[in-house]
Amino acid sequence: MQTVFNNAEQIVAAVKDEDLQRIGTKILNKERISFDDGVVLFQKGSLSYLGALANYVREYKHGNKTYFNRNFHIEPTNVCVFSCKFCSYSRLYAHRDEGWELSIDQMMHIVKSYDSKPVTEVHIVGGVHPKLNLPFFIELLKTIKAHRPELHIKGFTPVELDYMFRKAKVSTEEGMRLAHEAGLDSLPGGGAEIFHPEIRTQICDDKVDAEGWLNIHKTAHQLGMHSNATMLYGHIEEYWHRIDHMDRLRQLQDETGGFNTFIPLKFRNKNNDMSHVPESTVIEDMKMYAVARLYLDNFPHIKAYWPMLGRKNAQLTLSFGVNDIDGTIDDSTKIYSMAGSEEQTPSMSTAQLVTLIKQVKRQPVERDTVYNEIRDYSDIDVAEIEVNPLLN
Ligand code: V47
Ligand code: SF4
Repeated sequence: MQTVFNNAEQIVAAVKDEDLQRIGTKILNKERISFDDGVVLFQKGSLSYLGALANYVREYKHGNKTYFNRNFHIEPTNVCVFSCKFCSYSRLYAHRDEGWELSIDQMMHIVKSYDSKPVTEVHIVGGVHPKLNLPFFIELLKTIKAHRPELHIKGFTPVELDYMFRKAKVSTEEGMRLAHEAGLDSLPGGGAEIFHPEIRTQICDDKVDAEGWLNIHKTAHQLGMHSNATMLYGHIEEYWHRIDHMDRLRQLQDETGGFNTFIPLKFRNKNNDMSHVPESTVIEDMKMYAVARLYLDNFPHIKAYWPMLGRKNAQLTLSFGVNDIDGTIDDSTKIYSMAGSEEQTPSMSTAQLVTLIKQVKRQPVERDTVYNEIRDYSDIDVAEIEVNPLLN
């Protein structure tokens, strides 16, 4: 008869493979695992083994708490000077008539449409438009802050920032200082893709490289800002490229402690130059989240971004190391719908997010961008959330 393992100690004690037993023991003893250990986890770890260990780590760090936030996105433009092969969203400047470019007034119109809503964060990210420069974005940041000072602005990837700073002929330090002073509170995790040049040169050759990406985050951390990190996985990379990517992040985090969250982003293959590459299976996806939780021992949070993964799979990740499922979004991002995600109009009310989390016996907690807890929804009835405009 097959044994049903319900805890990490049992599964590590019973695993036959010597490497997995050694690595599992390290994790149970809260010791850091090595680069090679990380690769072995991907190669040999079964879904149940990885899930049990990742859940063990998740529960000793966060118990059942599962964070979400109330946010909306602004995508200033999808016109982009770069041509990442996986991108389904951008249009080259020559084809800008097929894309969009928002003016500051148009973006403020979006911000103002949330005036009566209890959102805490605006996430601003888009293509790299050759005509939208640092002064334009500084003005945007200042105008948002003048209108709603307490709204946290998480904006711009190093891809956008690097281009803006080079065009404005300012150093990274100077550019980040100007953006921060104008109102930029933190950096999202985008633009990281896969750091290793062997893969990066094949999928996004012309944009900022790994060192540039890491240096911009490091500079932000030195200014006291927090940031996130992503990894675009499940395409042409091998397992060791994923570990290499996470290893570079783990090293920077040891140095600065400025990262909040790691977000594995599943490659979606519709309408891009990599459409011939098959998407990863849900089993690979869950293993990815679990290994991220085990490798990134110095990252407090692992996030599943539901607009990309779909809400049911995001719910499943809560048993594979994830403790955050991002936000309400309000149908304000196009990146994933254009790449073929099943979430074509991503939007969830607070009641829906809370239900999703409660259905799998976790504890829903609303957070702000930097993980200050705003409200614990454990004892709040979903029916009450639906009728209370402050809660929903
Ligand atoms: O860097 C683009 C990814 C990223 C595809 O920090 C794709 O809280 C899958 O970084 N398939 C931008 N992914 C989005 C991003 C993000 C999203 C949510 C939250 C946060 C955060 C950050 O989107 C890009 C790229 O890696 N992406 N195309 C695609 N076809
Ligand atoms: Fe441009 Fe970003 Fe798309 Fe790359 S992923 S082409 S940088 S919008």
